[in-house]
Amino acid sequence: MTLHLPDGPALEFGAATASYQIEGATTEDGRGVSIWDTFAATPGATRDGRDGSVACDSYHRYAEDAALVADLGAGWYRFSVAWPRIVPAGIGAVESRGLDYYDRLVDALLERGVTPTGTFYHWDLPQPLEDAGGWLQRDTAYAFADYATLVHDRLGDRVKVWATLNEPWCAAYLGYAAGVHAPGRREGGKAHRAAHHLMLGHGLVAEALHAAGSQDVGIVLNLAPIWPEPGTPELAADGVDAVRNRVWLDPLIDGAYDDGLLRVAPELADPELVREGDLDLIKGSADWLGVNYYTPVRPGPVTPTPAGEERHPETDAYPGVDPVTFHVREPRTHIGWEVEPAGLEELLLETHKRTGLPIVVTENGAAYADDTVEGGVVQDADRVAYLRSHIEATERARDAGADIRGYIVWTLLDNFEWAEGYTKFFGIVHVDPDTQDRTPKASYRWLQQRLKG
Ligand code: PNW
Repeated sequence: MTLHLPDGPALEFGAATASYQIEGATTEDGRGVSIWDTFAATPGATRDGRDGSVACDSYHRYAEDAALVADLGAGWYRFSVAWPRIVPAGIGAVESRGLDYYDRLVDALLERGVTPTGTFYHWDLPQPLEDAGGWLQRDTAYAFADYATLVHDRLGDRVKVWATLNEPWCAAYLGYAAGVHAPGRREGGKAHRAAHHLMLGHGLVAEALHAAGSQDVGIVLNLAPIWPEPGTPELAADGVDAVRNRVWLDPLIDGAYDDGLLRVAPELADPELVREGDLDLIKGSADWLGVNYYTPVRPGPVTPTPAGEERHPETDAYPGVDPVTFHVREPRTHIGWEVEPAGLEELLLETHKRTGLPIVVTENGAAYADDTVEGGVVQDADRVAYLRSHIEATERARDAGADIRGYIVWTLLDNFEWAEGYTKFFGIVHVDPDTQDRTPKASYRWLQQRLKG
């Protein structure tokens, strides 16, 4: 049983952010270098060549952010802790000024009646650990557990609900196979090793926090409904599902990697990688599950390009999987992702059936470019429609019996959108790129109306 996850008659609402996307101040108060500092500084890595060194300046404006969440009427704020602020070299010396920052943030939220929920890893790995091999190294999982434990020691008296990892699929496969996220490596099947080490890190953190008395340790996954197009070879679709969904859920629920997964990821059958006891540690380690959802995944058969080539770069993020094309139907958001609320409803029902765990929708939201300012308010009718339809989908899944505790919108602020830089914005609050001034959008007002009546 979890102790602090909400379990009232209605969904608990919240807003989410992540450290590197909003904080800025990347050289302040002893913060070490992260893989995203390094990656974003690489020519061509982000669409506009920009990085998170200023972002929303939340390192200094956190109290204003906390007030925005409180005014929204949201019960929850989901934030992440930047590992290089706490342990600048990844292992060893602790930077107390980094811990002090999260202390201030947490107190600012609690003073305003907002419950903070923390994530230990939203992709900002300390660069020295990457230089030693990053998530391809087993030691990184142990370093992660040491860091997370000391954050919990400091904040655990006030922050009760924790997630270990955010979207390990992105960290492993976009980072180490497709190379479109930090650290920007294209190592093919070695990314499966990163996946296992991330899950080992999760298991070690859960073990440590449970030993310290926590009963609310979760993990946030970007699971997806897999909807194959007609003619897709069954094995190819199964491989996509294996890498996107099962590589995380199977060890968590069954304590095993299944045969279909081992077919595409033979690396996971290596006893040097998956050591005795690893899967026992991971099995049953999550008290709750965070599900991030934006769009369904539609693998389709490979059709030869006019040149007769069959190169489909999306499959780089699915190493070992037979080539497929990824289809995207209309309508789409500005980032090109299909809008399909039925995907969320199906995903929540399936995930409930598969795991039985309490679920929180830890991210859902949309990038749109057509925000206009009218009467001092940023009008973002498309985002309102997206949020409304997906909240309704969440409620339908809940009414049908899925154990869903909350819905957290991605994201509070227009911020650094990873490889997209500052060209795609998911915020319900506009942030002026020059002054960092915050202005609530119509979507914020709409949600506020719903939450405050
Ligand atoms: C998630 N993809 O990222 C993250 O958790 C957020 O930090 C991010 O801002 C949000 O979704 C919107 O993108 C993803 O390319 C980034 O498949 C990229 C992908 C998926 C998730």
